[in-house]
Amino acid sequence: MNSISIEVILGDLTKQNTDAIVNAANKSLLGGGGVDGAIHRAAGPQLLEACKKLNGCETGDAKITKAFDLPSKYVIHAVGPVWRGGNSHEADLLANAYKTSLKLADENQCISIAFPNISTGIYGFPKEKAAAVVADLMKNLLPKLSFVKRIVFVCFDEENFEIYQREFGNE
Ligand code: AR6
Repeated sequence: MNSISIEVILGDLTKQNTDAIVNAANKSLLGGGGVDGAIHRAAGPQLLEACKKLNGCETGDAKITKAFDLPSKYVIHAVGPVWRGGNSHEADLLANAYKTSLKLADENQCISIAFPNISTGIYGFPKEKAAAVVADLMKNLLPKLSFVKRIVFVCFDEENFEIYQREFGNE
């Protein structure tokens, strides 16, 4: 059986020692505010140098770098959609950002990966809707992973924490 554990925690993504952490980045991949800013500060200036070589990233896609001074091995820079009211493929693009991140983690033989609540901060994606997209995706995707055995959803605000606890339980 392919058993994968899903954990939901309230905390700081930059403190996670999972093999990979996922960044909620923008298309430039050159840093920003929110969790992106926190990741770049904690990883140190080498992360920006590595990101400059990636030539940006499309919305719904993701790219991987080393994690430098962070406790994890890799940062997967995922670009979620800006919320524009729900009729601009936001749900599909968000699902794709999570899916590509998990695929990259698996290809790089990561056993554990930690996600922030992509797009639910500065990009304004409604939190309940975003969590439902993620929960739906997990059901379909988990059986297809080979290496990933532990997925941690790191919530930074109480509201997302409560929503994720409801969606995923807290085993
Ligand atoms: N650990 C975990 N989660 C965090 C942390 C942290 N240290 N800091 C914030 N969050 P956001 P977005 C949560 O705004 O909506 C940047 O400027 C936050 O509470 O970081 O995808 C990028 O460069 C929220 O739940 O990302 C882009 O331009 C979640 O992380 C833009 O923001 C995502 O919020 C991306 O916007």
